[in-house]
Amino acid sequence: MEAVLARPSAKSYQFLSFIRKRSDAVAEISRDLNREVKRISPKYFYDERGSRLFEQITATEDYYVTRAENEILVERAQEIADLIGEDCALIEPGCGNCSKVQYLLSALRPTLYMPIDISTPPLQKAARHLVNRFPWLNCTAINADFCDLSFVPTLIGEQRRVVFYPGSTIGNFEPADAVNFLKAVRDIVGSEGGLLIGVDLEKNAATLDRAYNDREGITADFNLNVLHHLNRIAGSSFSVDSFEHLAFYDSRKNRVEMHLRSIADQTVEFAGSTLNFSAGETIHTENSYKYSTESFSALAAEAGFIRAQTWYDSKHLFSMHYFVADDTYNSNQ
Ligand code: AVI
Repeated sequence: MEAVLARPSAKSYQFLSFIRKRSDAVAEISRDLNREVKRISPKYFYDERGSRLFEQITATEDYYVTRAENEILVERAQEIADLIGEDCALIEPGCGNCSKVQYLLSALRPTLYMPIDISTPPLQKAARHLVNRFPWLNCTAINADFCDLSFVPTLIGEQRRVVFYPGSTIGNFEPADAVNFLKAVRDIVGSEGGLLIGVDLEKNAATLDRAYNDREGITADFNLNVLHHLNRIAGSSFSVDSFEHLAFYDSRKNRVEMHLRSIADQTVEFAGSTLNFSAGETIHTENSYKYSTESFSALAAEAGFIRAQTWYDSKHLFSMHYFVADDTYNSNQ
């Protein structure tokens, strides 16, 4: 992967691209669609339209997640900033439209802000908006799949590092993969750094079912849009109208599952192979795990983090944790 420097419009703003070749993405999707249980990684939701639809989801009455998290950030920004401390480099993997960090920036005043996102135009737009709104901000925007953070140390140097990971995006990983991702974060922040992370709490099935089946049908459009995205990047022949949105909470696994269900027997051409679907068969597109404070702290402990502080919204729907490095942690254990 080679970094491409694009138009540093001010001394304090850089845009770097580490995007993988399209053929790698198509090969990965093809592998997943040819498994016994077909699946698509949720990262492919976020083309330009998908990113817009996600923003619309966050504004629906039924998707409580963003409202609850924003309430915490607005109410607790100073407290959070005091705990994190001065002069850190703030790294935000999967920053989307960078809306959440805006609540923190004035209180925290990081020496560097590094937003990372896979979706190019929304990242460019968000980063430009930020540097206009906060003219003092030193911003290096990275266009990349944030699952590989190996480029971060060389770009940041010796500054103390804090990773900001809001939105409960950690819930979209399988728990074992979440531990591996948090281990990579722990390696990046080192023994002096920290992790500020938003995690959706376990709650009743009705609230969760409503949040992922909003009455405006935006989550359904968001889920189905992944097939348009695939058709565009892989030249595949998905007939989007022949699939329907399915989302439900599985209380045994503590996760909301999203699928696309085929409404007929059909075949789809994808990257040189023919995929057969029977009516009712699904493609698994997303898991969204929910955690208690205790279960998430245990997961983070496996990656070498100790919980320093937790904040909740007034309805106790969502949690924001600050973790620091556990000095006694041995990564080989
Ligand atoms: C980005 N992520 C945390 C969202 C979630 O709640 O799992 C994505 C989403 N899927 C459906 N609605 C929102």
